Amino acid sequence: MLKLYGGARSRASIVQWYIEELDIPYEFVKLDLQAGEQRKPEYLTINPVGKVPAIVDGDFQLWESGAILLYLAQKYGKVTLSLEENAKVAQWVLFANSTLATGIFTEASREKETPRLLTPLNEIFERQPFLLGDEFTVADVAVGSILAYINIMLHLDLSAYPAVINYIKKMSERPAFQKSIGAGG
Ligand SMILES: N[C@@H](CCC(=O)N[C@@H](CS)C(=O)NCC(=O)O)C(=O)O
Repeated sequence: MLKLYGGARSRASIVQWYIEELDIPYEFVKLDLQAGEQRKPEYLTINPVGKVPAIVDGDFQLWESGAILLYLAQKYGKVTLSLEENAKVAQWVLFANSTLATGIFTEASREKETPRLLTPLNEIFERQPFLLGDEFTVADVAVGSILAYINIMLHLDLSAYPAVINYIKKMSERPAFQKSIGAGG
C-alpha cells in the first residue's frame, strides 16, 4: 500500500488531499517533527534531506510535495492529459510551490507580490472554475492548497480578489480537502 510520510500541520496534507481525491488506499505515517523523527536514520533513507512529505509506493521512494503530486497524477490520475496539458500542470505546480508560496509567505515580498500574483489568478477564476478550465486537476491541489494556507495562516484581506475567495471556498468544501488540510493539516 502507498505510504505517505508526514507530520502534524505539514505540507504532507497537500499530498494527502490529492490522494483522497484519487481515492487511493494509503497509510499515513505520522512523524513527530518536534521530536526530530524526520532526521532519524530510518527516515533519511527515504528522504536524505529529512523533510516531509515523502512517499513510498512499492519499491519507489519520492520526496518534495510538487514532485509527488506530479507522480501521483501521472500514475493514478483519472484524466489522460496531452504533453502540453501536462506541461501546464507542471507550470502550476512549480508556480504554487515557488513563485506563489515564496512571494506571499515571505514577509519582505508580500506587499509587492500579493497584487501581482492574485490579480491574474482572480481573472482566471472569473472566467473558469479551475486552473485548466472546466476540469479539476492536480494543478488545483497545488495552487488551491497554497491559497487556502494563505487564507488560514496569514488572514490577509482578499476582498480585492472575490473570484479567488470563491475558489478557496469551493476547494475547502471538497470532501477530500476536509479530510486533509481541512482536518487541521
Ligand atoms: N519544498 C518542500 C518543503 C518541505 C518542508 O519544508 N517540510 C517541512 C514540513 S511542512 C519539514 O519537513 N520540516 C521539518 C524540518 O525541516 O526538520 C516540499 O514542498 O515538500
